[in-house]
Parts: sequence; C-alpha cells; structure tokens
Amino acid sequence: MPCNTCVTATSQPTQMKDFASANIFTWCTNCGNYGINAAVRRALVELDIKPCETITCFDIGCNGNGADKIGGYTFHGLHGRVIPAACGAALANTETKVIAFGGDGGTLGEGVGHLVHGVRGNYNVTFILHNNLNYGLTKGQASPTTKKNMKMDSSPDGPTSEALHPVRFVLALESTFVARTFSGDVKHMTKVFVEAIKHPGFSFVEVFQSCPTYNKQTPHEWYQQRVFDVSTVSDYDPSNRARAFEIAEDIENKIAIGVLYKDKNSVPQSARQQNRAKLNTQLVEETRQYPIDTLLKAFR
Ligand SMILES: Cc1ncc(C[n+]2csc(CCOP(=O)(O)OP(=O)(O)O)c2C)c(N)n1
Repeated sequence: MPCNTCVTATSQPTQMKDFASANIFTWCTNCGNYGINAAVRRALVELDIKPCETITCFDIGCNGNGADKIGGYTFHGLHGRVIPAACGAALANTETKVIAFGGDGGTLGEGVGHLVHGVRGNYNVTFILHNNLNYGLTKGQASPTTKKNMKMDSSPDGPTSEALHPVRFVLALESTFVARTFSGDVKHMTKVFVEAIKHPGFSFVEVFQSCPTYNKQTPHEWYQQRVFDVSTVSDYDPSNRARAFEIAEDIENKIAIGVLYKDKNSVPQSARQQNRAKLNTQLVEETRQYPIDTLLKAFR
C-alpha cells in the first residue's frame, strides 16, 4: 500500500526524481557505480514502482556507499551479510520489491554461504553483484574474482588461486534467474534489471563493474569490445541450464550478457509457506511489542 507521500502522487507515473537523493556521490570518477545507480532507478521508473513500494539493501563497500544515494526505503548492513537481511525483508512483506547489492568481496568471500542459501531458498529478492574484481573500498585487495596473476597493489604478483566464476557458481545452485550485464551500458543494465525485478524468486545479476582506481585491466572499453547479448543468438533458449553454463563460460574473449537462465515455473519462497497460505496479513503487520523486563530480570 502506498505511503501518505505517494498517495498524493499515485496518479502520476514514477519519475527518476522520485528516487533521487540530495546526498553527494563519493565514488571515483568513472566508477561503474554511477551507471548501476542510474540503471536501478530507471528500471524502477520503467516498472512504475513507487519509492514506498521498494527497499534497496546494501552491503558494505563502495557499492554500499550507494545506500544514501537513492530514494525509497534503504538498509545498509554488515559486510557480506546483505542477502539474509534482504531475504528477511522479502518474507516480512511480500508486496515490497526487494533489491540487494553486494561487491564481489563481500558476496563471494565473507558472505558466500548467504549467497548459496539465498539462491536455493528462492527468496523474492533481486540481487545485483557489483563485480569490480577487487575489494574496492579498502583499496584494491584481491577478491575471489580477481584473475589469477592479475597484479594488485596489495599482491604485486597477483593471486595464486584461480578466480571464482560467479555465473557458473550460481547456475550450479538450482537458481531460477541468472543474468549478466556491464556497468558501461546503462540501457542494457536497465533492461536486465527490469527482467530481474519482475522475476518471482531470487534473481541474480552479475554486473561487470569498472573500477578505474584499482582495476586498470578491465575498464569499460575492455568489456565493450567483448560482450554480446544472448538474445542476438538465434537459437538461444534461456530455459536450458546446460546451454547457459556453456554460453556463460567464456569471460575473457566473447562474453555473453543478458538473461542467461530463467525458470518460467519459479515459485518464490514466500509462496511455498503453506502455513501462511490462508492469511491475509503480512508478517510485518503481525509484529507485536513484548516487554522484555521480566526476561532481563531473570538474568540479573
Ligand atoms: C566482516 C568484515 N570484513 C572486512 C571488512 C572491511 N571491509 C570493509 S569494505 C571492504 C571491501 C569491500 O569490497 P567488496 O565487497 O568487493 O565491495 P566494493 O568495495 O568493491 O564495492 C572490506 C574488506 C568489514 N567491514 N567487515
């Protein structure tokens, strides 16, 4: 249900300014986060979602510094822990669109277990991975997606382990929606985010994000010369997981972007809760205040 502010504006379609923030952007010049922020707002406008109908949840990191750069409800959590918070929000109010953001470090390092269970639980969350191939906010340490031997300030010879391939990893988790895009193309990101937000269930979107300060090897131009959208492949069938694995594999030369995999029969976690099937209320409306004095006294 729209909030009081939005009630007056419901006759108007959502506009970019509805999701604007007065705060000053602090990202480096040319950081891919500018494009991601713009594309998320564009997607929400295209879907005519009001600020009070959405909650954007941010992890810690450069990506997380977007938490106060967008209108609507926002949540800023602990490093690597944004997914459980977002899944909780999605269960608490099934009418709210939940969009969560995390870096490659937080998501595939500290919080990798949360990604696994968010995906397999198929919570109604759109998750956007800001994959800039490094831990950006703490000055460019190698992350799980930093390429083997890619020289970083804090590991001058580069990591000695193979990089994790996020799409291959998530496809293997019985995911219901997997997509990829890159931060140099706001139009493409918008298109992919719209599809992801519409998906009932956990929609995983990897954004190859430029990091002009700490990752000099893969700027926007590098991606631009290599990407193609799977929708341009005449026989591509996004419901075929084996085909998605195959087309998504190459992340060096011919990089597939767009909606790589989608399960049309996806049933989100909230719709699997048989015990709630006959209830007309949302969990968030069922919360009550419990005085905890008695409990606390027991420990005195
Ligand atoms: C549990 C925990 N580990 C480490 C940190 C320190 N820390 C804060 S931001 C950050 C880097 C974030 O990198 P990433 O998640 O890739 O996001 P990016 O900054 O690149 O967007 C780190 C290591 C922390 N705050 N909490």
